[in-house]
Amino acid sequence: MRQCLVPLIGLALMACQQAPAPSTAPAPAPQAAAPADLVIGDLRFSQAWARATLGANAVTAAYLSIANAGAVEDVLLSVGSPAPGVTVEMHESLEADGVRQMRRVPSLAVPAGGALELKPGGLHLMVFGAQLAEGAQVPITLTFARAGSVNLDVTARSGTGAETSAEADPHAGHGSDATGDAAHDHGSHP
Ligand SMILES: [Cu+2]
Repeated sequence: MRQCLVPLIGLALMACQQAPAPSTAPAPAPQAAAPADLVIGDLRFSQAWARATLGANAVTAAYLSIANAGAVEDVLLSVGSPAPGVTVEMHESLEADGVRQMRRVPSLAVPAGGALELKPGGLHLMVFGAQLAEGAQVPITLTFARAGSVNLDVTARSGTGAETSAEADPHAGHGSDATGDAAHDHGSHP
């Protein structure tokens, strides 16, 4: 797995997973295999996925778990994408006055010996400008104070049932009529 640590650009979770596959075994269909964890220094990235978009919608959320095996906290300082026209923000979902909303957060801590969990209904990455059919991938770059920049190719899948939450619907928290806060109004985002 050590070779997975070096070529960060374009490195996909899937690429790490396929490397050690024995040549005698039939290769599983890539889209059917669960992506292996990606380990960068003390950080382990797992369970990354993005919610597939519907129709012309190009706003969605991405989720993952970032565990920190080290003795020192790391901090996710910025997020972005090398894909043209795609921007990414760190968001948190919250409920105020019975209305689910989201707001942008400037950074997120990855506690020492703990994990930063980005999941539906809580902290998440908001992805703007990407239409993602199920199985499509969007590259996301995470920049940490200590671990540096990490590139992930996040695969889209449809979220159902318990995974349904505010960020599934761009009109629930990001619409022009939902937050009333121009700074957080993504309804007119290109
Ligand atoms: Cu959001």
